Amino acid sequence: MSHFKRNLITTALPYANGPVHIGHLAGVYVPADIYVRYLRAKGEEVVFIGGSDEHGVPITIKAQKEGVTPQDIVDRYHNLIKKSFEEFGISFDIYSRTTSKTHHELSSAFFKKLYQEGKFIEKTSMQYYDEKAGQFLADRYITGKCPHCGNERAYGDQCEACGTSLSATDLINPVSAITGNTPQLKETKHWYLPLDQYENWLKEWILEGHKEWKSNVYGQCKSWLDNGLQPRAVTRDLDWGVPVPIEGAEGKVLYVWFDAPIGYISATKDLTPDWEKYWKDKDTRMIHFIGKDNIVFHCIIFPAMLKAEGSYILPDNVPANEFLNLEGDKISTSRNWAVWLHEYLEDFKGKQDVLRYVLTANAPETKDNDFTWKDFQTRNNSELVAIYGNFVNRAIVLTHKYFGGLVPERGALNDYDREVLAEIPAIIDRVEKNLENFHFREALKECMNLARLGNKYLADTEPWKLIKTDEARVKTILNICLQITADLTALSEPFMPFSAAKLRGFLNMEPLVWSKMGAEVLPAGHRINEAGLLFDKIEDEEIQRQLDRLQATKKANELANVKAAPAKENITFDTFQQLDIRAGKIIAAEKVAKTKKLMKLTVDTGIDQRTVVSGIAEYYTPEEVIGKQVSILVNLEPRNLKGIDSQGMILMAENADGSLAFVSPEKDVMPGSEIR
Ligand code: B3M
Ligand code: ZN
Repeated sequence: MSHFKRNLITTALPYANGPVHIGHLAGVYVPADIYVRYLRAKGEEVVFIGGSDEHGVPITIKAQKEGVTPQDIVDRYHNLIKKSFEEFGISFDIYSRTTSKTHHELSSAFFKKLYQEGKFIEKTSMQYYDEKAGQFLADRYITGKCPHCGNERAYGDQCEACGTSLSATDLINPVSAITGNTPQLKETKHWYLPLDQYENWLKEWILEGHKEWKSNVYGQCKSWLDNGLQPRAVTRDLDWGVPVPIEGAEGKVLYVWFDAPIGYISATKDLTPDWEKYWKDKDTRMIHFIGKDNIVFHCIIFPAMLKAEGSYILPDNVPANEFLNLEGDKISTSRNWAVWLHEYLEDFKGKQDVLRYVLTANAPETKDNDFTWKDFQTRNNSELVAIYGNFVNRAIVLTHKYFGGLVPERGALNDYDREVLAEIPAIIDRVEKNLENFHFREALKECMNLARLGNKYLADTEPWKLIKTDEARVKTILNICLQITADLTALSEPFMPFSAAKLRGFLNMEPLVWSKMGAEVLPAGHRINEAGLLFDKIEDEEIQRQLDRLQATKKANELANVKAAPAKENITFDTFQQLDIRAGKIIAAEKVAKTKKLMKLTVDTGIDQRTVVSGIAEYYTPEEVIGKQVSILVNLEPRNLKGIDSQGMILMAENADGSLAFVSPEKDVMPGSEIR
């Protein structure tokens, strides 16, 4: 397939500051895994590299919020992420982490070499410093007012209200997130990779040399290169990361995007002492699977680093994907708008392949795409169950019914048989072409076409109608069906490895070598096992449960976003004292006829029993409120509401969504007790 001798496949290292979700799987890990499984099936030499990115500011912020160490955070999420990937069959040769000793040593040495060879430039700049905390502040650690939209809680790198990216010095009234102090600008020294010096080389290498890259990737590179590259700081003032290995750099670490991609190399080194053949031999084909937000780092900055270092190979391709949305909204960890992999597995036990299938069928290959639970259900029920599952089940069941579970022999073929058999290699060929071009959706479609072909063949030939009259013909038909089923074990393995293995179990066969597909794989007389369940129907209720959960998240987010109303103007203590507020008890209640909101209450105020009309009927029933202790303003001038004299007012707290709650004494008090 290519002139390379071996393949080095890497996947973006997820930040170990949260669990992984369907967006990660769809954009990076499933396509990479499909590709790797395909290469292995073809007998190619391949290493598949993954790991957690355990440095960077988001991790330190999360640690601070929870009052634990950054190491605690990365330990927790590294293990969770690693487990999720294992459970979904992402077949890494190694899943490493950037806090490892190997990685610290290797990235440190990488930096040092570039430093000693004069590949960096040194620059001092002014940066915010928190005197009280005794440290420089990363942009994320500074909040203040956005100069564009006035949002008071903008971050030093971005305003999340209006989406503008900012520098910390743009913020009006900056505040340190650590101490709440106003930070001061202070001079600091950093090392920069002069990307401008690599611009011409990058233009040549990418724009001339890699026109075959996906258009979204090529386009983004071109726009960066056309805009001109600037030197990039590769160090930071921070106490979490790989320390900068030179004198006078105490308290500084390598920028996370400097060390993280080196993590691919460290992981390979942890995997095999022979790691250099993967990284330093021109016969190795390196491919980075990433999401679109990582393109500049993998296509421009990391290659410039590798070029500066001099002894490493460069990526041959970077098939970055666009983003997956969820039910029409951007997936967001902070807003909990995601389908988390570990939660999916609790709700859909054993259905890893269904998610792999749906995410591939819907992969955001050329544009952002949407995951919806309805689509998930439909694809499961009308594709996996109705086509793939139905076909293999019928082929196996009929073989048991008519031939005692032994593969029947193939007799003379008719034109239709020949046509169907000829279609198999054509389908395999299209799967291969698509996979080799990173068109995973199309490849999967073609793979399903093989199941479709078998399903249609079986439906058209109707062996159940022939068994009485033409057994020889039925033998041929089922033989062909079983060969197609056997082919499916290999063809669908990269996409749905769990189901492929199950199917092999039903057919009582060893893994099928890719190149053997299309031949008569199962010899006549071979005994197959009973069919088990490959896919099963997903009911409406299961889908509804997921939709309800998302709805609840949406509601919680809306409430979290509401800001409290600004404070009213000050009043004097005397003014306040004019309010006569008492504890009271509701002793009778009824809805006011012909109104939606009003309830007529009788309240024991300690002074008297009086009638109050209150707008709570949408939130409480009369039965619920009888006996409740409330706060009542007793010296409010009586008002007539719907023909009823209302004497006073019950105090209610109004929630962000407009719902009301009583303001009640925290323990029982005598009616008439003064509230002040
Ligand atoms: N951790 C960003 C991300 O998860 C970053 C990738 C590193 S790849 C070397 O999107
Ligand atoms: Zn703003």
